[in-house]
Amino acid sequence: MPKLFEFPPTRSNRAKWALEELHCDYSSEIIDFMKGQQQSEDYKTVHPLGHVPVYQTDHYTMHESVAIVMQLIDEHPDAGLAPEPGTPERAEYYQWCVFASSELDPILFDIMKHTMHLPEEKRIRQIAERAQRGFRARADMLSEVLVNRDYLLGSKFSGADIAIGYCCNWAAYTKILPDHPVLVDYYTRLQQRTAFQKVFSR
Ligand SMILES: N[C@@H](CCC(=O)N[C@@H](CS)C(=O)NCC(=O)O)C(=O)O
Repeated sequence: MPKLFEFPPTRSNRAKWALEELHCDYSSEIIDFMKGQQQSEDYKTVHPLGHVPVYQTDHYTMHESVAIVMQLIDEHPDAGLAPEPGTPERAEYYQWCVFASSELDPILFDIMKHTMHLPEEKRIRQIAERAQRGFRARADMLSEVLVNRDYLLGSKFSGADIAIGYCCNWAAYTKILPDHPVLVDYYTRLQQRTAFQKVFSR
């Protein structure tokens, strides 16, 4: 059975959300960051950087949360969570999936570190403010798309909403999401999904 190495609510929740949306059978191993298990010699054989998620099957092992989401969705084409390859809709899908991990994750990481997680004396205001500005610019881009749409690709939920929806969860945690009402509405819609509730309530 495929196995997900995870530590909720970190980015492993992206992979888990896709697994739950697709009703996949999988087992889970919690890598407890509070106990430093991600840096253990054992876990370093699974992921040399000590990161989650890692998704292992009999045929392949993957890290990179968004890539795992996209792969799982491709393995379940009947679920309809991604547009047909080669279509304009697929182009948009790729774009927002990659935007989540390349444009939003690093900024959210900086906001979290420099406004919440680091001891106060180690927080750097300039880094936090630059990241907050960066988030606002990107949230405006997303809001422009979502103002007339329920989901990123239109009326249909897709893997792009898992990728970006995870960022909304992270932005809510860092308290920057409420500055963006269109994203708040979108995130509220995502929170109503059964798979979301199963993954994020733990
Ligand atoms: N780009 C990777 C990032 C993975 C990553 O950095 N995961 C974090 C949790 S969100 C981690 O495992 N950090 C290890 C640590 O904090 O020691 C992905 O999206 O999967």
